[in-house]
Amino acid sequence: MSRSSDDAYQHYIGGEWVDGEGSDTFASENPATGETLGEFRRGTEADVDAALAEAADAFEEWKDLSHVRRAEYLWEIYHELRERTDELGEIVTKECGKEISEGKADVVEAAHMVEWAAGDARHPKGDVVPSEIPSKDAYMRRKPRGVIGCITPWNFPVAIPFWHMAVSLVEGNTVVWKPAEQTPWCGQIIAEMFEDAGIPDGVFNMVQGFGDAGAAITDDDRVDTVLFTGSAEVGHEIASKVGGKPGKLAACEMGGKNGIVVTEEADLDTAVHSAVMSSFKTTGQRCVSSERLVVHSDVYDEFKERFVEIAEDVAVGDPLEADTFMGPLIEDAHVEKVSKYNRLAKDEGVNVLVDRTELDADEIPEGHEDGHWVGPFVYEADAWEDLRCTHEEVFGPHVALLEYDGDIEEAVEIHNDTEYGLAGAIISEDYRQINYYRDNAEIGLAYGNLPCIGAEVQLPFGGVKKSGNGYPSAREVIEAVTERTAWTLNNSYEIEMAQGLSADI
Ligand code: UN1
Repeated sequence: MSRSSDDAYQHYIGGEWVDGEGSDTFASENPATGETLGEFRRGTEADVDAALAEAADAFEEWKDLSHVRRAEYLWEIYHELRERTDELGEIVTKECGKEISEGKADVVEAAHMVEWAAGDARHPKGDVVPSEIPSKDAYMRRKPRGVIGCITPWNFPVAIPFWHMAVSLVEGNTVVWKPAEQTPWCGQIIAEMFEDAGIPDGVFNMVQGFGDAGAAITDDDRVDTVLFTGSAEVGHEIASKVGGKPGKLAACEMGGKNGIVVTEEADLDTAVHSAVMSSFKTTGQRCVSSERLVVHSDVYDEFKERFVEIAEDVAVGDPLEADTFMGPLIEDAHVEKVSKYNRLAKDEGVNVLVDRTELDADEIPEGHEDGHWVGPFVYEADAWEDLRCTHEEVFGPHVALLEYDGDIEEAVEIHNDTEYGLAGAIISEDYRQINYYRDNAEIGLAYGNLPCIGAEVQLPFGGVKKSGNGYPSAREVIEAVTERTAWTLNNSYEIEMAQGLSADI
């Protein structure tokens, strides 16, 4: 039973569903309709404290199981994610507004991550290193760090929690997780999966709540590593707070002002398709969504015409309908923010090509009048270097076309002119241009002839510059959740040092 007497869903702490100490609850809302999906208990510092105590206790036994035994719990979850993809995908869509193919893709990506982490349990977890001294064996061994605090965003409410937790758990850590306050229903379902899989009490803990509960996790010294995916503002605060404590680690992945370079050698079908997917999928609310298209003057007019035509027509509406391309934004405050940036762009003097900031009444499907609607906003800007709208992350369908007429070096210079460095793409048929971009684009996720969304879980996922501070995702999580021991064993009775140190006493 996971509901309290006031019908609010509970926290999952130490293998029990509990109300927690606080009396407040909060609602989850369907962003396409405004309908309430459920009430949830709001976690407090005391609830986080209880969860951390359970996680610290459970670590003592969990760390002594083998990787393979620990992975068995995750295989259960993997099968459930696979069997229930359609049902869970619909829940993702209802709670975070992504169109239905994206809702399901979120669950599929979670399954991929769990499969990767559980499968990896059969791989050796260290390196055998040849010692310079023939009688010595040297190894690098990994050990779990302890308690991992996980703070995840609403835009991938199933996949990203598993990015954080799957590898952490298989490696022998225990976790305390706070789902995003906008997507507690997905949090509830994931916690039920851990319960159904029979994971030992205290190994997995979930506290629902807001930033104060998140801060209680990041402030507590029992947490050995914090994994965070979300806004740059919060991520940098966590990175400096946790990173300043001896022995503690934070791995934070934040947003971007991601660009796509379309060169004079581009195949324009690939270019337009990649740009539309990168800019408008998830209604621009991926940290890898593209808000800057850097296009060569030889192909600029044709690219612009085709991109604009699609932006004017692209279907915004009920995310449960298969022919919808863009669902709503997550919440009213976000509609405000995106609208503010669209206004700012106009104030900064850009040339607006498409402005669907406010949809026409007949575009909004019946029963969806209370949804958080915004359509594409597309503009071109000449003197873009000093504009805020071309440099600050909007996290919505707000796209700048930036024309260049020089060589690939100029395109990449424009592409890199942002404080962020997460994702990007080049569209070109010329391998020299592609290789130049690969080697010089200042980003963590780079694509050739593809959208800059859709990373696979077996690749590292993270950024440079303001976009990242470690990798709380995919295979690189192992670096943040394990300690390395350099182990050397002498097989002889002589003490010999590689540096020639005398052992004479
Ligand atoms: C995010 O953008 O917030 O690469 C995560 C992608 C997905 C993950 C995106 N695999 O688009």
